[in-house]
Amino acid sequence: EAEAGPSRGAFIVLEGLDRSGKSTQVQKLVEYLKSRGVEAEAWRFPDRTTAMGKMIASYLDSKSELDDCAVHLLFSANRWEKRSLMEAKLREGTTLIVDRYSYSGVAFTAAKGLPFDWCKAPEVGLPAPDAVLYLQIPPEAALERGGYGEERYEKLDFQRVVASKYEQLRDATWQDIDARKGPDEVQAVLRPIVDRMVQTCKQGRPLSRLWP
Ligand code: Z5A
Ligand code: MG
Repeated sequence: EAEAGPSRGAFIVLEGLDRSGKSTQVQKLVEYLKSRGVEAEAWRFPDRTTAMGKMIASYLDSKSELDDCAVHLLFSANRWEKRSLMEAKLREGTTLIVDRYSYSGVAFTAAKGLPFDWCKAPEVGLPAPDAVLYLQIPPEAALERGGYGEERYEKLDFQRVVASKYEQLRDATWQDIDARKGPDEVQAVLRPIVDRMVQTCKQGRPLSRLWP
């Protein structure tokens, strides 16, 4: 156990296949935390508002083509460009509930066949989340939810490979959450986990770096 550091906000990442319900749960968690007087913000990657984010958005919409390696580095750079703001928010006590992070970055590019270690390399040194909450759902069940199939990666066979790459990223901060239930039931599972981590970070859990 590392020595306690200064009080700070918690860094919580939600991951999972497409349509597993990440964005829905992120919004609900932030509303919940705020209603309890906890300073909290919803973040997401890719952050499509930056210059790099706009290139990524155009690629995802199939409005532009990019080399697989180049787009991987863009996704990673999009996290690096937010790093100092992320760290400042955490230091000032704001809890960040983040929709996708480096795990998506590695899983999606590795699913295209690029070497796993190559995919991880540009993420090394980024702030590591205190918890990765993996919304687990069979790709077939996700397919039945609204809006599937509009973007580049939203194909069943590809999602199956992505799921197998996510499996290889599990570490001590990782928790599987059954995401086949309704939104409120999933939320009820997430809240106590997040509440506990907010407390732990308030008491000075040291922020670590990828990959521990
Ligand atoms: N990508 C990458 O390659 N490299 C990277 O480094 C990063 C990302 C960060 C865009 O991501 C793509 O970028 C993504 C990975 C890649 N590729 N794909 N495919 P994105 O985060 O912008 O993707 P998105 O468009 O937001 O979709 P999503 O994240 O996959 O969906 P979601 O957030 O998991 O689900 P949702 O929006 O909350 O819900 C989806 C629908 O299901 C919606 O109609 C809800 O009302 C419904 N829903 C939600 N929860 C439930 C429950 N519990 N029951 C029933 N229905 C539900
Ligand atoms: Mg989403």
